[in-house]
Amino acid sequence: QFAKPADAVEYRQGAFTVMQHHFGQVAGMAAGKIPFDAKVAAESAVVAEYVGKLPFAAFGPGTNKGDTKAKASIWTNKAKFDDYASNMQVEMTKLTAAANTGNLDAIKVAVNAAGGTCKSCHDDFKSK
Ligand code: ASC
Repeated sequence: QFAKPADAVEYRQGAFTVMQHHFGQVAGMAAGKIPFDAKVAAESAVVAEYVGKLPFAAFGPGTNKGDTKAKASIWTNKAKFDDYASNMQVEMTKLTAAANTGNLDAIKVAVNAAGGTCKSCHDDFKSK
């Protein structure tokens, strides 16, 4: 599906960049760093949710090369990595649901849960 490993790395990094931007919009509102706009929050949440589905097809065998912070343990502990990915996707779906209510308190709860899934995977599977 990718012509060479560097293409897979670039693809997944691009997807994470887009996810991070849109999650960051909602998280920034939850933290009071960005003015709360319910419409923007809802639109950003659904993009983060969708784009969060994309990177994992680009962690195929042989893509632990080149300009990547992905730890080799992703490929030796794939079941755990896949669990983390799945947990993130579940929480991103909840974040969209929370954002669609327009209730900032609900968004804060969902941002914390989703952010926790980002962090636990980074702690275990991403180099500094
Ligand atoms: C973000 C981002 C992450 C998570 C994490 C949450 O916005 O880029 O990796 O939230 O910081 O703890």
